[in-house]
Amino acid sequence: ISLRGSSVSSSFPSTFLFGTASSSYQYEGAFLSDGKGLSNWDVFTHKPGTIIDGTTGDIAVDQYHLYEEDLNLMNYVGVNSYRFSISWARILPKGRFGDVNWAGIDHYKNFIDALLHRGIRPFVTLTHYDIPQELEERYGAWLSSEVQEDFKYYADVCFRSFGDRVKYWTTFNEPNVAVIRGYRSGVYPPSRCSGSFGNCSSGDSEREPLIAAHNVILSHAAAVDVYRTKYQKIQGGSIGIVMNALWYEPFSSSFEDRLAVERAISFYMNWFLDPIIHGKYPEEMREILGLDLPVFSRYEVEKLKNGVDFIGINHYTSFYIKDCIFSPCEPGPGTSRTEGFAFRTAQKDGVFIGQQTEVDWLYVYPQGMEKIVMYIKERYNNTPIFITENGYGYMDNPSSKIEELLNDVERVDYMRSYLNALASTIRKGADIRGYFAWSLLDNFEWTCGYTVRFGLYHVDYDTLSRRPRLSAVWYKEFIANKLKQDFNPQVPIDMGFHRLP
Ligand code: GBH
Repeated sequence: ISLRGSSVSSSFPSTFLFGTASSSYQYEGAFLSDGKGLSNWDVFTHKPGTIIDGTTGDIAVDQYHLYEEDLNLMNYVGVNSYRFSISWARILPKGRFGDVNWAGIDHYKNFIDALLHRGIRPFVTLTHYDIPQELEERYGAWLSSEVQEDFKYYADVCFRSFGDRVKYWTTFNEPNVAVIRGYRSGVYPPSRCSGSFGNCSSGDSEREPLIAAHNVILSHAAAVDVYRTKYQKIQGGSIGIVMNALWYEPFSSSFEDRLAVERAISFYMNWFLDPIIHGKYPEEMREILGLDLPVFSRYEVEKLKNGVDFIGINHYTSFYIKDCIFSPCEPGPGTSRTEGFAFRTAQKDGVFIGQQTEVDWLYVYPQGMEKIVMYIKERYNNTPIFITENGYGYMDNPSSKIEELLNDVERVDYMRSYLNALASTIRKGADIRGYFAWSLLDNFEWTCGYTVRFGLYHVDYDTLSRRPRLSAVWYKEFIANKLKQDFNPQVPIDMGFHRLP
């Protein structure tokens, strides 16, 4: 049952998952169909001024209705897995305070059956940022310990309804991003922040992210407990959590900057993974945050022992980190106490850490993939890892000709170099179980609306028609070649460009 222990060399071709990733709010649309309740993102995007192009995910790419077509695309690319999330508000429109929406259950049952029918394994996230708005209104969602009861109930419904067919579960997508943006900078719902962090009327950027994270961690533990005690033995699946993981290089080789790199990683990623895997918050966080950091009761520490079967990592890019404890910094990204006094920048002496892209936070630094994976392997005792997202974005450019829009050579270069770096970690003994490209289709990119395009397929938002980019064809060739090869960790894998048909 547990994924732990079996060796990487055994069966790369048959068990390695190659897929694409997506999420309910970014893909489904159908925001009021068949009894779905309102989510926090439905409410947020309908407020003027929240999304840069004024759009919403009301329709998105309408995968709710068009999934048969998307399954054809997946079969064309040849993926053996699809990562998607369930919309909590579609299953439980009022959380645990109302009925189960059977039409929502039916929808996902049909979708999952259709995936399996085509030999594509579902890799399911319970929460990818979107939650029933009801939970916000009743008790302030992640700020209240009540949310643990709701998440546990929701997870139970999902395991019971879909667990006979779903063998890969993750509780949360990037809870670090969700709580930082929801409660520190306030740019995601519930838009809470204070002080120099953002521009909100209510909230406490110093403390609320810590409280929200604490409730996320305990909600995760509660869901894993339900899975372990009621379902895992019978259903035989596995369960994990997905973190956004950046890699950081020290700004200089000084001891201070190298310590600051450790703090940056701890205050961003280990913040959640340490409690879940080691039962306590990272040392650096306890030292710096003191009494502001919530504590786990003895009973809670027991629950945390359920841990995870695997770690999911969304990795896209890397930054430099400069220490702000020994030599104080001007206020800027990462410099606050709640971020570990570690200034984050993409530039050193006017040179970027890697090739710049059209997306302001994305730099091409494939070494970061290798380094973050090896870091996680060491810190978490070789827990199996899935790369649950990795991808390259372009800014929407309505004046470009379609041929240009489909010729995403930079994305192909990016994917090739990051997959190469990943292969190198496997040769060094990292237990990598799968890779999911973000994303199959262009989709709703949160506060950037439809202005940023991450798809292997281009979406025309007037007609919703999907067209393959070069990267779709390249990934198809890549997968076809990998899945044919017997994997031998001693022999370097040829991750070179495969000539297009
Ligand atoms: C993922 O994270 C999401 O899971 C997915 O839904 C989304 O569509 C995809 O990436 C592509 O963006 O500039 O300091 O904030 C998205 C959120 C954005 C969080 C970039 C980390 C980089 C560091 N990520 N951000 S910073």
